[in-house]
Formats: sequence, structure tokens, C-alpha cells
Amino acid sequence: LKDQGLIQIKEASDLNTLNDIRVNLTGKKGELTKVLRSMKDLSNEERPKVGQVVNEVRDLFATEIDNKKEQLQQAELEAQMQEEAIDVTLPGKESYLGSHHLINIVRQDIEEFCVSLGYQVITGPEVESDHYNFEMMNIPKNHPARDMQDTFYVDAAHEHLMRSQTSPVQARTLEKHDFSKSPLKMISPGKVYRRDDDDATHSHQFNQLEGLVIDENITMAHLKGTLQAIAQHVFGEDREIRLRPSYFPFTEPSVEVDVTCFACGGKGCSTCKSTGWIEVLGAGMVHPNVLENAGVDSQKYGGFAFGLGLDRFAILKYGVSDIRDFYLNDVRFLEQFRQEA
Ligand code: FA5
Repeated sequence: LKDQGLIQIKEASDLNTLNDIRVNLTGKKGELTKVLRSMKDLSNEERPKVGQVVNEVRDLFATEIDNKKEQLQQAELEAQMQEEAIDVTLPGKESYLGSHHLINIVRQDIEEFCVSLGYQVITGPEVESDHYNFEMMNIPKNHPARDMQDTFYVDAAHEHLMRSQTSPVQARTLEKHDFSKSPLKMISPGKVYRRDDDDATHSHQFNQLEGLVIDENITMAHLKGTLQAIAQHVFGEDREIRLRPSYFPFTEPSVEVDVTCFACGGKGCSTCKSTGWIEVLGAGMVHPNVLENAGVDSQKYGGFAFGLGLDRFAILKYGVSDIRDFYLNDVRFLEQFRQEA
């Protein structure tokens, strides 16, 4: 039994087998226990001798099993380490670096320029109430100007909508601002939504950047100078802009600002619908009703506001031929502008 047991222990190939062998040899129902049990049949002289031998063999098995166990554990550990070894000399996988979206590049550029002029950046909700999107901006229900911005409503009662312009942020800010402490100079960039038919220059979701300056003695000259500075910062000193009289319910007088078409240089093409100009923003002197609606004294304070189309700015600046390219998320399109970020 002793020799057999030692061979079994020596040949055990893994820890489970070794455990089975241990139970088989020295466990309660094991071979040695059987020998111990059978000792009652032995004579008084033989019993201590056999007992001594059994004890010796049991101690020997225990020591050998312990040694073997340590050996197997060590081998297993080594195998595992080998399996999990990392070859640090292998070439790594090339990681993919994303690039900023063109609209964000343009937004950030204008934001930084305006902040350098003393503007603060304020954002507002995209799901807006009719109250702020229209009523506060001097466009009451059934006003014909509502047709200018065909709107996505989110409830049957038409009380909430996807904002059709960033102008509601004007109203929200005017309500809160304390004019006895400081004038207001803010810009507000963000997504807006309209039920426009998508084409090369129109998207049903696009981006605007609102501007608002309210103080005492602000004139149209401040507006013109500001718009010119922004246009020249974005498009370059030589780019032409033109101001056309226009109508917005929240400004009086109102203007629309066009820039020479980038795609054709002013000759006329599909991007500018053959006019040579592309409309990029609306602006004007803030209507007294907008100020009064927000509790601001329109006798004392006044100013200008503008709302520019960030997509149109990006189209012009980078010669993008179709606004829909911004929203297709084709990496090949985005990658072309990696160096601009
Ligand atoms: C407005 O939304 C006014 N809230 C702007 C404003 C603000 C005027 C403050 C006065 C004072 P308008 O609907 O024209 O105006 O849109 C402003 C700009 O958004 C446009 O000049 C154009 O550049 C861009 N835009 C309008 N519709 C779309 C469209 N469907 N897709 C892409 N850009 C558009």
C-alpha cells in the first residue's frame, strides 16, 4: 500500500487528481483507515506494531502529498503566467483619433471671438414653451409671423415645441438680468428645429447663434460694426457683406445680412440659388415690446440682437456644397477638416 500510494502521489497530474488520491489513501473511508479498523482482529502484540507502521505511512503520505501539492500549484501558476504574458515588443494597434465637427469648430471660433469682445455665453432649452419661443418675442398666437417659422410642436395643445430659433434665450435672460448692476452682452448658440424641406442650404434641424446687447444709448451703428467684425473674423477681411431691410416681429428696424457665395464667388450657382449671395443672419434693434414683456424699461434701455445660421457660416467658410453633409456623419467628410480644430 505504501509503495502504491507513493507512486500514485508522484504521478498525480493535477490538483484535483491529487485530492482524490489523498481521500482514497488517508480519508475516513480510505485504505489506511481500513487497515486501522481491521486492527481489532489482531493480537495484543501485533496491534502496536501495525499501529506504528500505519501512523508512519500516514505521516509519509501527508508529507508527500503536501510536497506534491506545492509542486503542482507552482506549475499551474507558471502555466497561467505564460498564458497571460504580454509581449511588449509587439507593435500596438493604431488608435483612431476623432475630429471636431465643422459646426462645432465654427461655433467655438465665433464664441471665442465674442467672448473676447466681452460677451457671455448663455444656453437655453431645446424643448421650449410657446410662451418664450413666440409670445415673449412679440409673436402672439395667430400672428402671421408664426408662418415664417413652421414649427414642430410636441403636444396637442401646442404649448410646447422644439424651439424654432435661439431667440427665446433672449427673453429668458432679459427677465433675469439686473440692469441696475450692468449692461447685458450675451450670445447663445444651439440647435433649432423647423418643418423646412431639406435641400442644399436648408435643414429641418440646424444651428443658430443668438446675440443680444442691451444698455443705454446703443445704436444701429453698434450693430453694423459688430456684425462686420464677426463676418470679417470668420470669413476674412476681403469678404463682402450686405444688409437688406427685412422684418422680424422682435426687432425694429430689422435687417437681413448676406455674404458673397463661397461656392461661386458671387456669380450664381445652386448653393446660392443663382443670386450670388447667401443669407447668413437676421438682426435688428430690439423691439420695445420684447423689453417690456420681460419687465425691462424700454424708455431707458435698448439695444440690438442678431441670430446667425452656424450651418450657413460653415458652408461658406469651408466651401461645403450641401448642408446635409453635416448630418450624415460620414467619417470621410469629417476627417477632411481634422486640421481645422
Ligand atoms: C431668425 O430665426 C431670427 N430669430 C434671427 C434674429 C435674431 C433676427 C435676433 C433678429 C434678431 P431666420 O428665420 O431668418 O431668423 O433665421 C436666421 C438664420 O438661420 C438665417 O439667416 C439662416 O442663416 C439660418 N437658417 C434659417 N433657416 C434655416 C434652415 N432651414 N437650414 C439652415 N439654416 C437656416
